[in-house]
Amino acid sequence: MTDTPRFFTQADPIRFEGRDSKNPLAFRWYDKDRLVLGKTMEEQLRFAVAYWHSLAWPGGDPFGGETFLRPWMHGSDEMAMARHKAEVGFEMFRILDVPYFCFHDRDVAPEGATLAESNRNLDVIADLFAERMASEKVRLLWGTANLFSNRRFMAGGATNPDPEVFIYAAGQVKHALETTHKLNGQNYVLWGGREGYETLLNTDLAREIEQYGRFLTLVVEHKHKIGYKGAILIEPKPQEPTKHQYDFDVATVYGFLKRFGLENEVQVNIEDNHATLSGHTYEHEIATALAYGIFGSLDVNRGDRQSGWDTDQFPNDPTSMALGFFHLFQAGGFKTGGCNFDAKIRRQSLDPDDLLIGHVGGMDVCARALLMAEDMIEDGVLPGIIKDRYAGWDSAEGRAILKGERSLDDLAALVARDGINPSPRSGRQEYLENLVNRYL
Ligand code: XLS
Ligand code: NI
Ligand code: NI
Repeated sequence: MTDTPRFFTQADPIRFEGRDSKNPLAFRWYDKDRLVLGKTMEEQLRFAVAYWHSLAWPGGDPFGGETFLRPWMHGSDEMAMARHKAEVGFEMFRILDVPYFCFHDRDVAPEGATLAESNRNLDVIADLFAERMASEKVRLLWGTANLFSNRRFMAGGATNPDPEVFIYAAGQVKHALETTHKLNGQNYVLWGGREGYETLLNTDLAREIEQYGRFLTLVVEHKHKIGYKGAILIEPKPQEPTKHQYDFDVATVYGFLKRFGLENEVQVNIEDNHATLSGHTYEHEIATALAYGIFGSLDVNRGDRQSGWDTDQFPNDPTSMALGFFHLFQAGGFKTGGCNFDAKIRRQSLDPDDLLIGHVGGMDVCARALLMAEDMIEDGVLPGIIKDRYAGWDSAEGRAILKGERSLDDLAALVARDGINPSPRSGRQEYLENLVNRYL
């Protein structure tokens, strides 16, 4: 592995140089050892590089093919190309000095003629990963299975009308989960790539949801059977590739988990742009997951305000990120999760270093957002105002209502007895928005 030429222009890890630095390959905000809310920035943010966008994507769009011409995508020996790709991947992880990476089974190794052959290919590369991880700092944040690219999955994996596809998908996920376990992955993710439908004219929705519940139950059972201690995460997304995805948003996923009794077994991986595509904000989705107790991890890529699809861009707005981080870090921050850059550079960004620069910018945006969240939390004004706003519920009467000790009759009688006639109080939204801007 060591005789392949270097891909990037620098070999040394990128360093923190402070906010006045003009060096595009330096961090201006991400100071990994700086303590924020009781842990280092590195421990709080738990950055991960996504193998698929950084290493497996050739730069195509619906109107044109490959632009990047990566050397590891051109050759006749597919396994040699996969090894080359892994080598560049580890070079990149080291230069970025990230603690984690994530992959789909099919990103890292070529699909074979049979599932057995595909599994063998994955094992070869997973062994290579294990070998490299023994001497490198990088760890696996999550693994996942690609149940959406191959044509066999065009009508879904678990939710396919053909049970043979379900069976195949189960076999594939078993191997991807076991591979994640072998590599000590902190989480295993299921994004319902084609678990949805295009038209109800050919779809039995009730059946498909039952199938999906069964599939997820099988995954959870297998996790326990093999002693995997990581978290199982579902990644909600409202549409694309299918018009109607079953994992629409966090609340929909919670309802689904509840229905199948999996709400204590499965959490969510929330992606910024999936949140906006579902008509919510990132902060809404994060706060909802925390409220339901199913928060798992983050994909920190953003969308584009004008585009109605998943553009997977690196984040560039610290304020909107900070609004989500405020909830997350107030609740104690990540446990098994982290900030995964499910982000790709634009297809005209041809230079190898563009890949590094995209990540550097994204890491700085997250670091800056973390510092804002720290101010929002430690300053205490925002949490104080929220606490105050609900203080009435901490009274004896408020608690009795929520404990179920009052009936509708009791409450109606109370209105009459105490002459209750509530006077509204200002929500102070402009004041709060101005306050948040002060933390920037
Ligand atoms: C696609 C998803 C996907 C998942 C992993 O929109 O974001 O990349 O993160 O399968
Ligand atoms: Ni996405
Ligand atoms: Ni994602």
